[in-house]
Amino acid sequence: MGIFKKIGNALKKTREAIARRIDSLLSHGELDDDFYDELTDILISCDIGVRTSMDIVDNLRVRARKNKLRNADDVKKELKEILKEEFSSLEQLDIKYPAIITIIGVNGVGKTTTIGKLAKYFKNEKKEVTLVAGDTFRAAASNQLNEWAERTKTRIIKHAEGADAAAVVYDGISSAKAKKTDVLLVDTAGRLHTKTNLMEELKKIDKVINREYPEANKYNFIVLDATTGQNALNQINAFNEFVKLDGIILTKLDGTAKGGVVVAIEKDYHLPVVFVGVGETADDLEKFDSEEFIENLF
Ligand SMILES: Nc1nc2c(ncn2[C@@H]2O[C@H](COP(=O)(O)OP(=O)(O)O)[C@@H](O)[C@H]2O)c(=O)[nH]1
Ligand SMILES: [Mg+2]
Repeated sequence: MGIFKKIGNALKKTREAIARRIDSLLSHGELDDDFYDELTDILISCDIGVRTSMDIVDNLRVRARKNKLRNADDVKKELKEILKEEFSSLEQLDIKYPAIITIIGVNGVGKTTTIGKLAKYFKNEKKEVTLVAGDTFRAAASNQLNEWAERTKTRIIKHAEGADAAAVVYDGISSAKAKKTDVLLVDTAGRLHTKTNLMEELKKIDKVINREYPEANKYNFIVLDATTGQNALNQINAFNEFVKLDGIILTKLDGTAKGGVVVAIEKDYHLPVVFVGVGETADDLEKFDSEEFIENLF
């Protein structure tokens, strides 16, 4: 399946929620105050965010008048242009090698699954990959990562349950240096930002990486579950207090009508969305492309 088709499928629910309403609005609407109010509601309903939705619609109102827009297609096209501009100020993140990517986030968002998908992604790019089972909290966690390692034929470094997560990372780095690994993918335990000790553990991992692997390009990616919509956003600030975040991986885009949250993330947090998860298999990961995303939004 082509890349375009996949993101298109993943955004199906979002698109249905927005497109149907925009089309019916445009089919019998004058471009009056009611129209713009309703459009704002539609954008908010797919989690674009209240302020961002209002800004976008204000902008559209001005341009519609200036460019004398009348028909539905013109309005849609203008709206897409405005959304694309929202993204244009942000640089795409290019991963440089050797890379160490630490995957963080709360429980159940899809961290371990995403690492399995990333292993496949980087292998397709002809990179040597090693997985680090840094979720030492539960035995099941490292078993789950081990399954992904087998499935994707990737090396994995793991310790016994209850081991010090930073020590596993240390071993992963030693191994990466010895074996000339291009990408080290570090899984971590899910944690709530209220659990200070676990957050301190993240800081410790960060320190070990800086100390032991300064030559590597270091990335901290936070995984957010798109189905939680705007709630996911609070997690960004919480984690950013402890470690510097470099990018976002948005999972479960296939299961939600709240795909608009991507726009809110980019606008409010100025963090790039690097990858999106669009399903549960190893192939269900896409490099995020904002133009493609917006083209498929409605
Ligand atoms: N539909 C869908 N499910 C996903 C996606 N990513 C992860 N999942 C599912 O989310 C659940 C939790 O994933 P897991 O990787 O264990 O989360 P973790 O606790 O953050 O490590 C699993 O059932 C995954 O199959 C995705 O992009 N789409
Ligand atoms: Mg996990």
